[in-house]
Amino acid sequence: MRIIDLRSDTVTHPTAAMREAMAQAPVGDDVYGEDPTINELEERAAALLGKEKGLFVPSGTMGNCLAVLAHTQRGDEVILEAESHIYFYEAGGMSALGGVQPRLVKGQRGILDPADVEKVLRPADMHFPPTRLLCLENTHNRGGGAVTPLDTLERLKALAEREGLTVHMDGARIFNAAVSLGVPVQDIARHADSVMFCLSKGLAAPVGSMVVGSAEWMPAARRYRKMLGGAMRQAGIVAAAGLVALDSMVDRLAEDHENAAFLARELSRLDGVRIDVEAVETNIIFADVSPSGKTAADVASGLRECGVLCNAAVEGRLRLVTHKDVNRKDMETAIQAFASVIA
Ligand code: TLP
Repeated sequence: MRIIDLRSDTVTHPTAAMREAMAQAPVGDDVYGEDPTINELEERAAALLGKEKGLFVPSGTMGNCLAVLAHTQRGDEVILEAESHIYFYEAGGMSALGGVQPRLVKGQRGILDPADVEKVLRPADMHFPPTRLLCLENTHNRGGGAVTPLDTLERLKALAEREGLTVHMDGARIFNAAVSLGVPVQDIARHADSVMFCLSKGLAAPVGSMVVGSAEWMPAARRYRKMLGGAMRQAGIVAAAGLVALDSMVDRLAEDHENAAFLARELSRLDGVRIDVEAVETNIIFADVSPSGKTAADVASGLRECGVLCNAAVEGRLRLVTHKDVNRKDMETAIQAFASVIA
């Protein structure tokens, strides 16, 4: 039975071109700054996002963590969206390792309203922790792959600048946002001082994420990467796949978005499934199966028996994620499986 794995875009396998590039990659000791493949990837990533410097990191979680650490001091406050990945799914690293306090603001499908951010800003007063950093997430994972409109980003950045806050963007899926908006990724990245993006999600590299930012800031980020144990040696072997990802895997994300829109539309026609079809902008779908009278966990395990894998998220919702290793025919199979499990 062919397994249709819709749990995440993290499950994608590297392409043949990636494996070939990995086999051929020139390497060196990156802690000495001597891995030519990593150096090339860092330069390419920075240029693509319109920043001065790039840093190759083992995971998105480490990239976000070291970015928060390099932007703050212990005892500072960081404003985050209430459902953000950094707050929700990164093992509390910002507080445990950085000693910073999260201040949560609820967004609409994860998209912050600048007026709501403004409400939580504190005046300078010795009673309050200094607020230093605003974290944004684009696309927003728990927001169902929501893309932040450019004008909202612009207003958030202007507010941050006015208030002396630095902006870090968790852009794990920033290329999905760029493809969805039809803009160069720079147009999104310019509204943040630093951006983390993942090579190992929809872009299908086996390992790795990038952090990009200013030349002045990067030594601090690089030092925290060392502290966290993320400075690797001949890791050009894996960075080589990242170069292929940037070259050849970005434009095809549109196909994942089309498959997600198709899947969402068809599933929403089933009795017992509720999906906000209009909200499916990229490759993530949340399907509410509570009208079927079944729990999300029960539906997920029924689907598993049909060879369709998805994650049972909170509140009766299933998360379905499209990516390069599932095609239109798989969507049709998944829809049939849903229909039989829900019935
Ligand atoms: N997200 C994973 C899980 O951790 C939930 C997924 O399957 O979606 N930022 C965002 C917005 C993410 O979605 C993720 C991974 C990360 C950061 C962390 O990246 P990694 O897995 O490389 O540490």
